[in-house]
Amino acid sequence: MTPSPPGQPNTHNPSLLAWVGEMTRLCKPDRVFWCCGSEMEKNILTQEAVERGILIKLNQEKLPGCYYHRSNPNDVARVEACTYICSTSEEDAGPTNNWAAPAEMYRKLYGLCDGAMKGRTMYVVPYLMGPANSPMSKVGIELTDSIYVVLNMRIMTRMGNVALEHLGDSNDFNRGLHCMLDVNPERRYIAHFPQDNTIISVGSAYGGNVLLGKKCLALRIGSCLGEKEGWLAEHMLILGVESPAGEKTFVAAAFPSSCGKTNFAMLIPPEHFKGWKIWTVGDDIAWMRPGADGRLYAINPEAGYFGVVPGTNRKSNPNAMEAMSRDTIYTNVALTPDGDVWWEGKDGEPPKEALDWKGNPWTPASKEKAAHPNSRFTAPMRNNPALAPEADDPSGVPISGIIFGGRRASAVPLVYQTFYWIHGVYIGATMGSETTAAAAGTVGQVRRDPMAMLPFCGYNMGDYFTHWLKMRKHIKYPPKIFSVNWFRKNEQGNFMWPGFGENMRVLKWIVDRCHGRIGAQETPLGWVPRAENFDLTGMKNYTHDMFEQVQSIDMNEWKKEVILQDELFIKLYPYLPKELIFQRELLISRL
Ligand code: GTP
Ligand code: SPV
Ligand code: MN
Repeated sequence: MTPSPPGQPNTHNPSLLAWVGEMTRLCKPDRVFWCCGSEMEKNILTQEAVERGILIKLNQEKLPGCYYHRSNPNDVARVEACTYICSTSEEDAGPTNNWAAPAEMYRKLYGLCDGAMKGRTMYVVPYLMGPANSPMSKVGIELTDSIYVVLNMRIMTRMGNVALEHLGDSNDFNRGLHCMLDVNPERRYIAHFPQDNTIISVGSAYGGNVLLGKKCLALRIGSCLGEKEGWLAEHMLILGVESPAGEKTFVAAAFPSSCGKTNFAMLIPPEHFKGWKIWTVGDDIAWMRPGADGRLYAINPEAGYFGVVPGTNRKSNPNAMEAMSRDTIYTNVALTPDGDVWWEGKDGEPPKEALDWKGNPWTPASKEKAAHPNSRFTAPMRNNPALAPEADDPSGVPISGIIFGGRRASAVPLVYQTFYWIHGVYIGATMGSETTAAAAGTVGQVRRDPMAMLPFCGYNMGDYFTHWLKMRKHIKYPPKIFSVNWFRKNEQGNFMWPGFGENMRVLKWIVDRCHGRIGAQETPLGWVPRAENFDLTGMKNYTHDMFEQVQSIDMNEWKKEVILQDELFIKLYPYLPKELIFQRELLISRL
């Protein structure tokens, strides 16, 4: 096909053209612009965004290809209270999701979208989640009136003609409609219709609310498709560990929002681990499916990172710093007079003056934060020096280990291995974590966040556990399942484990356990490292005693922990698989 001029459709797909026509008649934009994904198109749209003040061009000598964006201060994170699963029956959404009857929600949202794009452009954004030519990949089409969304989707997904080619004349695509409206929290809805493979998002212009490929399609709708089609859509990073001998082991890890996925996925091993290398496959989402050889295979459906900025520096995450050094969109950080960006925890001295994330003058003496705690960078995964070549492999990577981890100041040790699959599912299902700035609301409160999926599971959480248990039957060589906690604190309130690059030591133990190379010690929680198998060499001022402290299991704390799990178990009681109830009994008896 000869490419059409900019903005014109490169497809004859009848169902796609019909749906775009229908939505055009609803939203009544002045102009419809079909995105093809070319460099020229990127330049045209970026230029327009700069002219309209949506983006600010950063210092191109320091940050080539980088732009700056401030979102509306009322719109800086995902909003779980406005997120709905509009399945046919309320039971299908389950007790952990907001539900509304689909007909009613369609009526309300189509009402809000009626004429909402008058005087504006509707961008048609075709995007592919997953590598080209992968049987695991899925196509979405997002219609949006936000140029910022288009430019982010361009980084986060394989966007444009590549998606239309993958789709061909098929009707099998996700229909996503996004209208900013007046960015009013009172009229903010992120609504999912799993039975129609449809998403409608209105009233926001930020992050997971509007980059519909990410949490909406890849997780909420994706988890529903996975249950139907026999695979798993998970809030997990994927990384490869290469040993000095060249052995590559892939693991996936679920940590809740802002609990360390990007950092772990880009880990650089400490000096002592000469010859070891970590490869990033993905930093947020994994789609996993049993392969013909009996192993579980994972792809990263995304093509970029929408990463937390504060705390990122040359020491904590050099690969992320490199990734965001060019062709990156910065959202809600601080802006310095020379067109550079600043945030809490960046290397070097703070600037003498800057504009904060709201655009107000800021100095180091200011009480307010310069960057919003949930400020983000959007960077192409190709900028990451540690990007795994397998990130483009249509068949994905074989997963040897699955890791669950929350942000827990107490009780949960640094690392342990669960006894077997069902026990691992129980540990994932009962995971607790402190809330973070990635979602609107109180920060620092422990809540149950099963498998880091509480805000992202598109169906009944009880059925989701059942699906995990059933998956075992289709995986001949199931991954081993582990629990980690980088965030345990001592009585003085300090972290008991240095984290970041040092997490390599935990990973090394996990890899050795996956290959059955080393023994371990049995405890009521699971298998823990023996001192001789856990490498602390080269850690200045970190003693075996300190390691024992961070690994310690306090029976009284754990008896309380089991009771905290009730909050979720009682909520889900009618849907809870009995295996999990039995696991709880077994844990109590071991304690
Ligand atoms: P989302 O993009 O919201 O899904 O977050 P994420 O899970 O990718 O979290 P990310 O890696 O961006 O880390 C979030 C915060 O946790 C940052 O402020 C990090 O500095 C901090 N963090 C990450 N890893 C560690 C660690 O090993 N130890 C400690 N103490 N903090 C960490
Ligand atoms: C998360 O909250 O888990 C994120 C950021 O990864 S967002 O894209 O806003 O969902
Ligand atoms: Mn996330």
